[in-house]
Amino acid sequence: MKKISKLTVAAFVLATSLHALPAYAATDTDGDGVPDKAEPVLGTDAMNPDTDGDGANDLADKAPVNADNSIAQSGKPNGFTFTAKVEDNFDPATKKDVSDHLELEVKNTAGEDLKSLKLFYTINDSGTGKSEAYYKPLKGLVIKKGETVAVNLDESGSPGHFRENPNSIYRTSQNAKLFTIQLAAEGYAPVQIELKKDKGGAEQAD
Ligand SMILES: [Ca+2]
Ligand SMILES: [Ca+2]
Ligand SMILES: [Ca+2]
Repeated sequence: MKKISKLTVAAFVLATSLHALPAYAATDTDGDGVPDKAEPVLGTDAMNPDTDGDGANDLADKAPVNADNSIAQSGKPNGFTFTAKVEDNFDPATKKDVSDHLELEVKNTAGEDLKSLKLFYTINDSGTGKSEAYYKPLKGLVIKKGETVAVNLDESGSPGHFRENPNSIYRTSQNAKLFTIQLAAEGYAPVQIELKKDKGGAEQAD
């Protein structure tokens, strides 16, 4: 894919503001200053003003898909366990394949409800060496004592689903990838796992 610099995006934004481009090009749905049409070129999400969740919006962020890990690396042990998948997703309710996405299954082992869950994950492309990193508080998620829940990152907007960047290298690259996924809950130490995605782009369900 063609490389794009922040300067190019700045020029695009300037050209748009000077009405040198058609009106539709100026549409900025998430209001971050990067026009919708420019977001895929930058690898950011047109529906999220801060794609990587680091607090800096996509226009101001020098590395808009490369958040630092803000999860505290401390806390009580044994709050939860989790597994994850990034391909071959399946909906047990409908018994049908669904599009590849990051999906966690989190089991509460704390003996109390888990709150303020936070996720930090990185994607490394084995072909290009490019990497992305996302910090994502799982707002509103409470996992009751003894409960196991599924956490899905996708574009569905359904309850229990959190938004994922549709223009990430997960979606745009066909190379094999390595994911590191760290999950934390209030008061409990984070747990990190790694998993690989085989060569081939993220697949859409039929
Ligand atoms: Ca925007
Ligand atoms: Ca954006
Ligand atoms: Ca950001």
